[in-house]
This record gives sequence, structure tokens and C-alpha cells, in this order.
Amino acid sequence: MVDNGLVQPLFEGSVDVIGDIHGEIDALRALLRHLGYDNDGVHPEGRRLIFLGDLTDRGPNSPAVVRLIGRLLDDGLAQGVMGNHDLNLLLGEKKHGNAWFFGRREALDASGRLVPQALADDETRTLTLRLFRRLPLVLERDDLRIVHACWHGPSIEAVRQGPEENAVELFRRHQTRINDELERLSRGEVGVEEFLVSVGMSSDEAAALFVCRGTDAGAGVLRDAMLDKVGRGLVHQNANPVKRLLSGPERRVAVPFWSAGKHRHEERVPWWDRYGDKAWSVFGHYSRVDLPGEEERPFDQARPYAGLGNGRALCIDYSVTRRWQERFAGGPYRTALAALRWPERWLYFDSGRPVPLPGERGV
Ligand SMILES: [Mn+2]
Repeated sequence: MVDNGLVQPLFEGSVDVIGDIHGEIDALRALLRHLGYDNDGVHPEGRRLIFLGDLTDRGPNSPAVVRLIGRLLDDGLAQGVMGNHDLNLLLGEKKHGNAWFFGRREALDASGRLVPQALADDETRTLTLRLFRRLPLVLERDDLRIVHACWHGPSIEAVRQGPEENAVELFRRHQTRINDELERLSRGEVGVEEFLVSVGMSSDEAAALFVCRGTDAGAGVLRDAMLDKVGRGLVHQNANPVKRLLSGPERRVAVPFWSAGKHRHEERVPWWDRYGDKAWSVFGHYSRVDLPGEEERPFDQARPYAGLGNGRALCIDYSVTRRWQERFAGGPYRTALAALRWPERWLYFDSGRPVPLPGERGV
């Protein structure tokens, strides 16, 4: 097998895993200080840093985050995985929150207020893309697994086996392949069963993702559900291994809802409910903190620091991606940038408050 570098071994020894940063450089610096790292990212006990991806966008200073993390990687003091925001910039896609990269200021909500942000120049763009190209999709060792959004064995195997040397080529190959298969399905050249084999999905899984719950999912219903606009998007979301790892599985909802500026016909699947492995999986991506007026997130707000599912799937994204909103409102901050101290199993926050994981050592 060719080693494409997209699944890499995680550092041995003691590490601190840091969630999605989204350009919040002050929160990152404060968190590193609380964790005991000096300004060069050196820890007196030789601990090292792991970043969960989504390093930039929305926050005030993405260029500073890129420079700091690039230096830590150069010095062998940190590793990181790619997030969906990082991939979008590698793909050259303009998305909500990443106008800074293209040198433009941006209003992130309906108020029309421009978010104060450092904008990229050519040098920053080069540094940013160079940093993102270095990031694998997965880091792993026996006791600990690191991915941006979703640990999914079959997708990780597909990534491992890809002959591509980078995530963008791998992503595009699967995108083209899935489009071709969807065309063949729509022209009747393949049946539903054959199509599902080609995209690596069981019919039970496909029915659960593509057909609204409570609807009888016969083959004809399933076929139609994969061929309308929402369905095609969901096939890409769930069957492209790069998308699945970086933004997680999604399913169709019966009633569309309004979120982040558009009507959504799909919702995120809490994949951790079925996570049964012994190794811990640590990820970010899913904001755990609700701001006032937001739709409810799929987390038990009464147990904000608990592992999910069997307790060994741990999301450490405490919504610092929404801090720009809190800044407009004048604070205080309910969102946080968090780190998981491993193997000690304590959470640290940019506010300086450490919390032991419930039900684990130290409680
Ligand atoms: Mn994300």
C-alpha cells in the first residue's frame, strides 16, 4: 500500500488536544498559557499539542493563528488534522466566514455589521495553504484517535487506500465517482442495490439517512430519495470519505429548519451514539454550547463535559466559533476554547478553569 500521509501516527507520550480555533488568537494564547506552554510552545514536561482542525474563519485574527501553528508544526511541537473549513480553503471555495482569506470584510449575520478581522495578503494566503496541505485527515495511536468531526472506520480505510497524495485530489476523485454513479442510477443503468454497493453503503443505512423517518423505504422510494437535490447532496455528504470524516454523517429531515442563513433539509447524525470502540475518539466540529435563541444541539446540556455515546467519543468544541457574536453583544463569553489533557483526562479552558472528565480518573 502507498503511504499517502493522510492517516498518520499520533505522537506518543502526554499531549494536549485543542479544539476548533476559528481565528480566536487571544483564546489560543490564553489556553496555551494555562496549559503551561511558553511563548515558543515549549512545555517544561515535554508535553506536545494536537490541533483538531478548523483553525481559521469567523474570528478576529486567522493569519496570526496560521503563523503560530505553522511554527509549532515546524518545530515538532504540534500535530493537527484538517477540518472542513481548512478543506474549503484548499478547494478555493468561498463560504460563510472565510472572506478574510480572499481579502474582504464580511457580515456574518443579518445585521449587516462587518466583523472586525485581520485580512489575508498574498503572503498569508501562501502560508495558510501551505499549512493546510500538511495536515492529515486522521491521527491515531492505540489509546487515542483524532479526527475533525467523525470517526468512521470504512471512510478511514478508503482514505488509507487512496493513491492520492493529498486530501483535495482524494476528495475530488470521490466527488466525480459519486456523480457518475448517481447519473447511472438516474438513467436506470444500475439498480438501487448495485448503486449502494458502489458507494459502500448498506440499504438499512441508506434508508436511515436518505428517507424521512416514518416513511416506508421501499426500493422505489429510496431511489427517488437519492436523486432529488437534497438526496444527491446527502449521498455526497455520507459516501465521500473526506466529507464524512471532516463534517460527519447527515440525514434528511421531514420539516426543513432555518440555520446559519438558509433553510436546511438535512441534519447532523449523532454518530457517537453507535460508537462502541475501546480507544477514545476525540473530535471538534459540533458546537457544544448553545447561545440564547439558537436551535437545540444534540447534546445533553446537563452534562456539558461528559464523553458521548459509550463515554469514549469526546467532542471538545465549546463553540468559540460563535465568539464573534458574543463580542458584538459585549460579553461575557459563554463559549470557550478547550483542551483535553491526555492521559490525565482533564479539560482546560481559555478562561483558565480545569474540569476533570466526569466518571473518569480524578473525580
Ligand atoms: Mn468543522
